Amino acid sequence: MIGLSTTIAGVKFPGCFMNAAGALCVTRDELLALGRSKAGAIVTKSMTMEPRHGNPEPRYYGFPGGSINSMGLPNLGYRAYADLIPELKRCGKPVIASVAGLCEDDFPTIAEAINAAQPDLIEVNLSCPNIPGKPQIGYDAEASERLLKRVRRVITVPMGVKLPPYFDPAHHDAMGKVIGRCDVDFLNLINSVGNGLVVDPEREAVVIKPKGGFGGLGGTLIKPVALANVRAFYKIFQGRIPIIGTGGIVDGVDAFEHFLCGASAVQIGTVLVEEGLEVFGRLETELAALLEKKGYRAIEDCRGKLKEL
Ligand code: RRO
Repeated sequence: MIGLSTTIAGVKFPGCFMNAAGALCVTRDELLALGRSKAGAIVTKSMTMEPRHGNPEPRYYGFPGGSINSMGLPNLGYRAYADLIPELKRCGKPVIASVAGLCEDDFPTIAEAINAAQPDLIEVNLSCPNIPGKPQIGYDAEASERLLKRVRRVITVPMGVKLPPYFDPAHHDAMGKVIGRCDVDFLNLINSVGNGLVVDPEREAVVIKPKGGFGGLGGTLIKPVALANVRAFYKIFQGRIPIIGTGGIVDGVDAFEHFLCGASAVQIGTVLVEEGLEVFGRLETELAALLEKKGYRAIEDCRGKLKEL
């Protein structure tokens, strides 16, 4: 038997594949379906103070290389998720609550109430790219530090941070310093690659409605960016802060690459939306077969073992 369970910040996960926040995890029905599936955890949609319908449709578009979205934080509002958490925990796998906000003051308010509902972990989303007129907090190191220190004071469960992709080692180092000062228990890398543009040449038009067609990119085409960020932060912290790898995982080989770069678990966004919940069983089978073929008995045996030339 190949071991596909994993541990993050002391919390044991029965499987290493789970949904990425945003993918099939907004409503009670969707969250309970994740609970019944082979996902190794239930991750909630990032939540705001009030319920939101999100941006106008079409706001998600899948294509062969990946996806583009500008959902605009559709969610039930934090009170609904706080009420749901005890029921979700009865599914027998960890619950990760993703906390967002439309302004800095929202985050501690939501974090405190959600913490009281005792999810197994809280993920603070500093990287929503799709609120018109609001830049991502994760691209502002000072604002990120201020916010993380505020939420850390009210969060007693393991606290993680979902970061946007960075494209320069100077930015990895700067955010690494911030993370190192904020008592962060885990990282989730990466959110979608923000503000891409997909064009339909036939219709001579954009493919999603919000923000003139600009949106966050996911899927296969972002895998190298995700791997680079997992690797960069794994090296900065020398493996001491566990990392959830997110971005471009379509098959077992992609997941293996994330583990080699240093991930302890992986999340599935685009391909979960495209394929549905059955994807978790497929990915487990593919990863187990690959690890077996390579002579690894568990994911921790290959974690971070990427060779440099
Ligand atoms: O809801 C969204 O538009 C969204 C969010 Br909050 C996020 O963090 N990442 C993303 O690609 N879309």
